[in-house]
Amino acid sequence: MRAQSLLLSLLAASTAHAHFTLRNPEPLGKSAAKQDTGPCGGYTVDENTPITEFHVDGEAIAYSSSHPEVHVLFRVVEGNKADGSNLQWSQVFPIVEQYGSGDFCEPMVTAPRSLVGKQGIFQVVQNAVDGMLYACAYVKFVSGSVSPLPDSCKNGTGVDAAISSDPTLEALMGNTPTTGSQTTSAPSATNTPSQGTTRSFSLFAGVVGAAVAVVFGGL
Ligand SMILES: *[C@@H]1O[C@H](CO)[C@@H](O)[C@H](O)[C@H]1NC(C)=O
Ligand SMILES: [Cu+2]
Repeated sequence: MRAQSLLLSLLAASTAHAHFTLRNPEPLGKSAAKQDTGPCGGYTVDENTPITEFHVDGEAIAYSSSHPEVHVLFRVVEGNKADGSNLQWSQVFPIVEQYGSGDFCEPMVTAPRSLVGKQGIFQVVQNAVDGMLYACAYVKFVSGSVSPLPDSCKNGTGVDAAISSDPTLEALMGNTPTTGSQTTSAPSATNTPSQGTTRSFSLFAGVVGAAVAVVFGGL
Protein backbone atom coordinates (compact mmCIF):
# COMPACT_ATOMS: atom_id res chain seq x y z
CA MET A 1 0.00 0.00 0.00
CA ARG A 2 2.72 2.42 1.04
CA ALA A 3 5.04 1.31 -1.72
CA GLN A 4 2.21 1.63 -4.16
CA SER A 5 1.42 5.21 -3.19
CA LEU A 6 5.11 6.07 -3.26
CA LEU A 7 5.40 4.63 -6.75
CA LEU A 8 2.31 6.52 -7.85
CA SER A 9 3.64 9.78 -6.53
CA LEU A 10 7.03 9.21 -8.13
CA LEU A 11 5.28 8.60 -11.42
CA ALA A 12 3.17 11.69 -10.87
CA ALA A 13 6.29 13.67 -10.06
CA SER A 14 7.61 13.11 -13.56
CA THR A 15 4.60 14.81 -15.11
CA ALA A 16 3.03 18.18 -14.42
CA HIS A 17 0.88 17.96 -11.31
CA ALA A 18 -0.31 19.99 -8.35
CA HIS A 19 2.68 19.38 -6.11
CA PHE A 20 0.96 21.14 -3.27
CA THR A 21 -1.92 23.59 -3.02
CA LEU A 22 -1.86 26.39 -0.48
CA ARG A 23 -5.35 26.72 1.05
CA ASN A 24 -4.85 29.28 3.80
CA PRO A 25 -3.84 32.06 3.49
CA GLU A 26 -5.25 32.33 -0.01
CA PRO A 27 -2.46 31.87 -2.58
CA LEU A 28 -1.47 34.45 -5.18
CA GLY A 29 -2.70 32.05 -7.85
CA LYS A 30 -4.07 28.53 -8.09
CA SER A 31 -2.10 27.00 -10.94
CA ALA A 32 0.79 24.73 -10.03
CA ALA A 33 2.27 24.84 -13.52
CA LYS A 34 5.26 26.91 -12.41
CA GLN A 35 5.39 25.81 -8.81
CA ASP A 36 9.08 24.99 -9.16
CA THR A 37 9.80 28.66 -9.94
CA GLY A 38 10.83 30.86 -7.03
CA PRO A 39 9.94 32.89 -5.18
CA CYS A 40 6.17 32.46 -5.68
CA GLY A 41 5.49 29.69 -8.19
CA GLY A 42 5.39 32.07 -11.13
CA TYR A 43 3.05 34.60 -9.51
CA THR A 44 3.54 38.20 -8.40
CA VAL A 45 1.23 40.55 -6.53
CA ASP A 46 -1.03 42.60 -8.82
CA GLU A 47 -4.31 44.49 -8.51
CA ASN A 48 -6.33 41.25 -8.66
CA THR A 49 -4.38 39.46 -5.95
CA PRO A 50 -6.56 38.34 -3.03
CA ILE A 51 -5.45 39.52 0.40
CA THR A 52 -5.91 37.44 3.53
CA GLU A 53 -5.60 38.51 7.17
CA PHE A 54 -2.62 36.99 8.94
CA HIS A 55 -3.10 36.95 12.72
CA VAL A 56 0.35 37.48 14.19
CA ASP A 57 -0.42 35.65 17.45
CA GLY A 58 -1.66 32.55 15.67
CA GLU A 59 -2.61 31.93 12.08
CA ALA A 60 -3.66 28.71 10.38
CA ILE A 61 -1.37 27.64 7.58
CA ALA A 62 -3.10 25.01 5.49
CA TYR A 63 -2.09 23.22 2.32
CA SER A 64 -2.74 19.91 0.66
CA SER A 65 0.22 17.98 -0.61
CA SER A 66 0.58 15.28 -3.22
CA HIS A 67 3.95 14.16 -1.87
CA PRO A 68 4.50 11.54 0.85
CA GLU A 69 7.42 13.45 2.38
CA VAL A 70 8.61 17.05 2.17
CA HIS A 71 10.68 19.51 4.18
CA VAL A 72 8.98 22.87 4.55
CA LEU A 73 10.00 26.45 5.33
CA PHE A 74 7.37 29.06 6.28
CA ARG A 75 8.35 32.73 6.26
CA VAL A 76 7.00 36.26 5.81
CA VAL A 77 8.33 39.55 4.48
CA GLU A 78 6.87 43.05 4.58
CA GLY A 79 5.82 44.62 1.29
CA ASN A 80 4.49 43.20 -1.95
CA LYS A 81 7.62 41.61 -3.41
CA ALA A 82 9.24 38.31 -2.55
CA ASP A 83 12.27 38.49 -4.83
CA GLY A 84 15.50 40.27 -4.06
CA SER A 85 18.43 39.30 -1.90
CA ASN A 86 18.12 42.12 0.63
CA LEU A 87 14.62 41.26 1.86
CA GLN A 88 14.17 40.96 5.62
CA TRP A 89 12.43 37.60 5.84
CA SER A 90 11.16 36.33 9.17
CA GLN A 91 10.88 32.60 9.57
CA VAL A 92 7.51 32.00 11.25
CA PHE A 93 7.74 28.31 12.09
CA PRO A 94 10.55 25.81 12.55
CA ILE A 95 11.41 23.78 9.47
CA VAL A 96 9.28 20.67 9.56
CA GLU A 97 9.45 17.34 7.86
CA GLN A 98 5.88 16.64 6.83
CA TYR A 99 4.79 13.09 6.10
CA GLY A 100 1.84 11.72 4.25
CA SER A 101 0.03 13.21 1.29
CA GLY A 102 -3.22 15.06 1.81
CA ASP A 103 -4.39 17.98 3.91
CA PHE A 104 -1.96 19.53 6.37
CA CYS A 105 -2.49 22.45 8.72
CA GLU A 106 -0.46 24.17 11.41
CA PRO A 107 -3.11 26.08 13.35
CA MET A 108 -0.89 28.38 15.46
CA VAL A 109 1.79 29.96 13.29
CA THR A 110 2.97 33.27 14.75
CA ALA A 111 4.61 36.27 13.08
CA PRO A 112 6.45 39.30 14.53
CA ARG A 113 3.99 41.71 16.20
CA SER A 114 5.90 44.61 14.68
CA LEU A 115 4.21 43.71 11.37
CA VAL A 116 0.67 44.48 12.59
CA GLY A 117 -1.02 46.96 10.27
CA LYS A 118 1.36 46.18 7.42
CA GLN A 119 0.96 44.11 4.32
CA GLY A 120 3.35 41.43 3.28
CA ILE A 121 4.00 38.14 1.59
CA PHE A 122 3.72 34.79 3.26
CA GLN A 123 5.81 32.15 1.50
CA VAL A 124 5.90 28.37 1.71
CA VAL A 125 9.00 26.68 0.32
CA GLN A 126 8.98 22.90 0.09
CA ASN A 127 12.00 20.75 -0.58
CA ALA A 128 10.27 17.83 -2.27
CA VAL A 129 11.23 14.69 -4.18
CA ASP A 130 10.93 16.66 -7.43
CA GLY A 131 12.81 19.74 -6.24
CA MET A 132 12.10 23.09 -4.61
CA LEU A 133 8.47 24.20 -4.74
CA TYR A 134 7.03 27.62 -3.94
CA ALA A 135 3.72 29.25 -3.09
CA CYS A 136 2.96 32.70 -1.69
CA ALA A 137 0.02 34.59 -0.28
CA TYR A 138 -0.52 38.34 0.00
CA VAL A 139 -1.46 39.09 3.59
CA LYS A 140 -2.41 41.92 5.90
CA PHE A 141 -0.97 41.41 9.37
CA VAL A 142 -3.51 41.84 12.16
CA SER A 143 -3.28 41.34 15.92
CA GLY A 144 -4.70 38.37 17.79
CA SER A 145 -5.13 34.79 16.69
CA VAL A 146 -7.47 33.36 14.08
CA SER A 147 -10.83 32.14 15.35
CA PRO A 148 -12.54 30.02 14.34
CA LEU A 149 -10.03 28.02 12.35
CA PRO A 150 -10.80 27.95 8.61
CA ASP A 151 -12.46 24.79 7.29
CA SER A 152 -9.30 24.07 5.32
CA CYS A 153 -7.36 23.63 8.57
CA LYS A 154 -7.24 19.88 9.01
CA ASN A 155 -4.80 17.01 8.81
CA GLY A 156 -5.54 14.13 6.49
CA THR A 157 -5.34 10.55 7.73
CA GLY A 158 -1.73 9.61 8.23
CA VAL A 159 -0.51 13.17 7.73
CA ASP A 160 1.92 14.33 10.40
CA ALA A 161 4.99 16.48 10.85
CA ALA A 162 8.05 16.78 13.03
CA ILE A 163 10.62 19.48 13.61
CA SER A 164 13.48 18.87 11.23
CA SER A 165 16.35 20.58 9.51
CA ASP A 166 17.18 21.09 5.87
CA PRO A 167 20.41 22.74 4.72
CA THR A 168 18.89 23.94 1.44
CA LEU A 169 15.96 25.63 3.17
CA GLU A 170 18.17 26.99 5.95
CA ALA A 171 20.46 28.50 3.32
CA LEU A 172 17.49 30.57 2.11
CA MET A 173 17.37 32.16 5.56
CA GLY A 174 21.08 32.92 5.42
CA ASN A 175 21.86 30.25 7.99
CA THR A 176 24.90 28.07 7.52
CA PRO A 177 24.11 25.02 9.64
CA THR A 178 27.39 23.20 9.11
CA THR A 179 29.64 25.97 10.45
CA GLY A 180 27.51 27.15 13.33
CA SER A 181 26.05 30.64 13.58
CA GLN A 182 28.82 32.98 12.58
CA THR A 183 26.68 34.99 10.23
CA THR A 184 24.00 36.90 12.08
CA SER A 185 21.69 38.30 9.46
CA ALA A 186 18.58 40.41 9.83
CA PRO A 187 16.64 39.98 13.08
CA SER A 188 13.92 37.41 12.68
CA ALA A 189 11.88 34.94 14.64
CA THR A 190 14.16 32.17 13.49
CA ASN A 191 14.13 29.15 15.72
CA THR A 192 16.85 26.58 15.73
CA PRO A 193 15.24 23.15 15.57
CA SER A 194 16.23 20.86 18.38
CA GLN A 195 17.22 17.35 17.49
CA GLY A 196 17.13 14.01 19.17
CA THR A 197 13.90 14.42 21.07
CA THR A 198 10.68 12.60 20.42
CA ARG A 199 8.68 13.85 17.50
CA SER A 200 5.68 15.32 19.22
CA PHE A 201 7.69 16.83 22.04
CA SER A 202 10.13 18.44 19.68
CA LEU A 203 7.32 19.84 17.56
CA PHE A 204 5.66 21.26 20.68
CA ALA A 205 8.96 22.69 21.86
CA GLY A 206 9.49 24.21 18.46
CA VAL A 207 6.13 25.92 18.52
CA VAL A 208 6.77 27.26 22.02
CA GLY A 209 10.28 28.27 21.03
CA ALA A 210 9.00 30.13 17.99
CA ALA A 211 6.37 31.87 20.11
CA VAL A 212 8.96 32.84 22.71
CA ALA A 213 11.26 34.16 20.00
CA VAL A 214 8.42 36.24 18.61
CA VAL A 215 7.45 37.59 22.02
CA PHE A 216 11.01 38.59 22.86
CA GLY A 217 11.61 39.84 19.36
CA GLY A 218 8.58 42.09 19.76
CA LEU A 219 9.71 43.67 23.05
C1 LIG B 1 -1.46 18.62 12.11
O1 LIG B 1 -0.32 17.93 12.51
C2 LIG B 1 0.70 18.77 13.03
C3 LIG B 1 1.91 17.89 13.29
O2 LIG B 1 1.61 16.87 14.20
C4 LIG B 1 0.19 19.45 14.29
O3 LIG B 1 1.19 20.30 14.81
C5 LIG B 1 -1.05 20.26 13.94
O4 LIG B 1 -1.58 20.85 15.09
C6 LIG B 1 -2.07 19.37 13.29
N1 LIG B 1 -3.18 20.18 12.78
C7 LIG B 1 -4.41 20.07 13.20
C8 LIG B 1 -5.42 20.94 12.56
O5 LIG B 1 -4.74 19.28 14.09
CU1 LIG C 1 5.64 17.50 -7.07
